Amino acid sequence: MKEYAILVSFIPAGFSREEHAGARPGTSLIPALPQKMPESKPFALWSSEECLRELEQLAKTAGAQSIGNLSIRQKRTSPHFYVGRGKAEEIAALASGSEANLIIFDCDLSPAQQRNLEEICGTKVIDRTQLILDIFAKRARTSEGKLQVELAQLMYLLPRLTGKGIELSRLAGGIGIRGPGERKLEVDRRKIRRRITKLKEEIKEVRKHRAVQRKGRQRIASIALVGYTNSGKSTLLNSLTGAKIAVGDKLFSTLDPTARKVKLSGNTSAVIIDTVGFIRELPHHLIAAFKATLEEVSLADILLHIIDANHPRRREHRDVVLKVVRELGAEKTPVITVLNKIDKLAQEEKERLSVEFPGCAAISALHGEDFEDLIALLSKHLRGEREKVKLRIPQGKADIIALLHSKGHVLNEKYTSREVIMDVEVNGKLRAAVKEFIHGTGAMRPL
Ligand SMILES: Nc1nc2c(ncn2[C@@H]2O[C@H](COP(=O)(O)OP(=O)(O)OP(=O)(O)O)[C@@H](O)[C@H]2O)c(=O)[nH]1
Ligand SMILES: [Mg+2]
Repeated sequence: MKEYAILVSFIPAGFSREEHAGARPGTSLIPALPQKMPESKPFALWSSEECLRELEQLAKTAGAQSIGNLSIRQKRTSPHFYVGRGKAEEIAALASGSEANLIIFDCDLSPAQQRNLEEICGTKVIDRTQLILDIFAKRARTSEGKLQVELAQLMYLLPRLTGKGIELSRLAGGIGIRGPGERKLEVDRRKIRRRITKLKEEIKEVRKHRAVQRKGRQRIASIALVGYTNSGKSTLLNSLTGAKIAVGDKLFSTLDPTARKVKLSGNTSAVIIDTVGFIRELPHHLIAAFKATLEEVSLADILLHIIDANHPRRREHRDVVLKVVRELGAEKTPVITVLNKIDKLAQEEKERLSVEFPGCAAISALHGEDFEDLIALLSKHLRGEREKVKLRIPQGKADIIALLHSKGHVLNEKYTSREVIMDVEVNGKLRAAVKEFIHGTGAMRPL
């Protein structure tokens, strides 16, 4: 059944009403950026038009055709409809006056909000999480990917299995209750619970298997590719190693991790791992379910962060990725930032990039251009070139002091009443692990 969707997005906080005056459906107003970046919510800087464009792309990837949209300024959310009653009625009127059989909200809805909205609109309502889960369900190829997606979907559906909402969805079928590989998802509570338990056990097994694989390649350094979806991670892995991973100008082309060996300069080799791309507000159900896959990220020696330099929101993409990296507990892993798709940039834009992202390698993964800098940077890093740093460590942090003694080369150590002041030679990994205590360096590497 073809799905015709109305998209409901929200005007991000951080924009004034004036900046959005005229942000009606169909207009392409992109307001100037506010000067200050809110740290915690980088996407708060996106214009409603950009949020809408991304939602449209997601809807299209899931197979829905967008036939209308609405951008709403939201001061606070209402427990009943998420939006105010007036807005809910407006959405309902928009739906009933069109052939829409699906409404997609660009936010997380509670089970009750979703149910109430379905009731008032008389049509299926899904939120951003359910939409992304659906795309993942369509994309999952390996048995591991399928297990993870199905678990995330069932965990999402379980609290929604009462009342009319799910009945409507069930009747309607389509986006939101499709399982991996077009299999229909179970909608019986008891059976779902049983299936969840089984899936968790199977994922545990997969995780064990993955740990054994990882052990097998332990002596070789691992580099995990991270980046916003569609930034060119798989293209880079293909160019560097001759792998044949499917790439495409769509969101979430890659779901399953792929590892390939690559030879770098000076007899250094490493394994490069490609994995799922990130997106703003990556559903936590997915992060939880994809822990096994994303473990490759948290356990890598280096993260190679690929940024689509041609994207107008490249900085916000970077911030979203770094936020997910933190959520995965990999914030201490060294990150090498790579600006990709520079073949699409004019000369002055390239110059602007070198100011915006100083010291980063800039490449074209597609055309295999300018890999030398990147390879040199990786090789240098993997050879573990050392750097002299000065650290001030509170005396209570015995674990950090012990770590520096075991993994670094301590040149000098002085105890004061509260702190230990140390001069230590560290490699990149150790440097990242102790970076909050560094108070001075020799030569800094551009990481
Ligand atoms: N012009 C240009 N296009 C590129 C470059 N690198 C990748 N692309 C294109 O960007 C699109 C996305 O590339 P992918 O390699 O699939 O991106 P990805 O980061 O793996 O995406 P996901 O797996 O969806 O997270 C494809 O259409 C590529 O052909 C580049 O250097 N230049
Ligand atoms: Mg990919």
